[in-house]
Amino acid sequence: MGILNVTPDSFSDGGQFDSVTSAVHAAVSMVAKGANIIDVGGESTRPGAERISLETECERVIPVVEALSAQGIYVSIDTTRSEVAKAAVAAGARMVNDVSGGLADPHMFEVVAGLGVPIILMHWRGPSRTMQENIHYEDVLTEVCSELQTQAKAAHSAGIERGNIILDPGIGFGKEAEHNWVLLRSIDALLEIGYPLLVGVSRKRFLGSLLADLDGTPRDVRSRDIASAVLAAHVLQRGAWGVRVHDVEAATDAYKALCAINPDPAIDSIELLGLREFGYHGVLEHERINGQFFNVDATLGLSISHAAHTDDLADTVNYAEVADTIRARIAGDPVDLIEKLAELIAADCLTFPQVAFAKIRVHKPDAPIEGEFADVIVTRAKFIDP
Ligand code: PMM
Repeated sequence: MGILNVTPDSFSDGGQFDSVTSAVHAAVSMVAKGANIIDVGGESTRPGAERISLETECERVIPVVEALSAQGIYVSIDTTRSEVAKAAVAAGARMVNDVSGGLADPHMFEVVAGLGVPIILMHWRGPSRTMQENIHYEDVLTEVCSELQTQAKAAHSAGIERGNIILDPGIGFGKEAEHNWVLLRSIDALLEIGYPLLVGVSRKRFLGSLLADLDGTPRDVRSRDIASAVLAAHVLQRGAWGVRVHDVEAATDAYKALCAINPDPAIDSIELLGLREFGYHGVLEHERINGQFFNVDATLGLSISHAAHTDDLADTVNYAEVADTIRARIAGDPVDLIEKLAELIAADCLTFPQVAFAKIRVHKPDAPIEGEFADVIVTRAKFIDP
């Protein structure tokens, strides 16, 4: 998700996109660099920021939403106001990003339910003006999880479909640096709430502190993109559904590089256990003539967070097709070694587009071994070739 703040005072790119033309130009460039969604916001959420009027917010965002949508760009509207959400969706926006998680406007959930679009519910404890005052958590992770869960339930009760809810831990919103780091180290726990997760760290203040000079001067906002990209790549690899970033190219490159060096993004997996098929593999002549049964367990590493959100088979791997492929390989041309058979099956599994990792266990329970034994198993773990 590429960030397009059309505000004169936003802390990181404020004032840059003050005309519709330059906003469109920036959005098109972010899409070309890998953004799937452009998040348009008209009200600054910078700590201490004063609110703007509804009219000013609409004047800033609606022409930009219209222009981007007309170009076929998937737009989300970053607003805490139901009126803005409604007007933006009428202008072509397809998603609502509410940094208050529905708390700022009591009508937000019913309006979004009526619009039928997805909503991002961010963890929030109060408006920007005062959000960094009186920050207190006993246990930030537990509290953020439970408050997000409460908002997700409220959204669902108001008529928003479960599949249309995305959660966000709200990095930097009513949180000190140490809280942000705890949350960023706990993506697994945040995912366990059971919704797709969006994370926004881009150029935030805690990175300014992390990268401060020796004399303690925080790193300038515009020089925080490398650290932002590294964290974006990390959270995506831990299974986040999306990241909200200013420098789309840096985040995309970081994610690609991380996947190349550590191509098991998956904490998610699909397992096919105990697939049984007859085959003629083996070194000995009688194995080649008489054949025997082979059992295969396959663990496919892939991110299922997108499919979990869309509920669409096209966004994951069809395990029945994988099973057919594995059976066909066992029944197919004989090889001498089950090591080779495991390798071929792993390679077959990696031809399925979403699969980034395959761990294949080939069992040969009737192997030619004298005396009593239970099984012979060979395991091959293979990553997709970057
Ligand atoms: N951060 C900002 C604004 N909107 N929306 C979501 N869902 N998550 C965020 O972390 C988030 C947000 C503040 O950053 P900006 O002023 O650079 O846009």
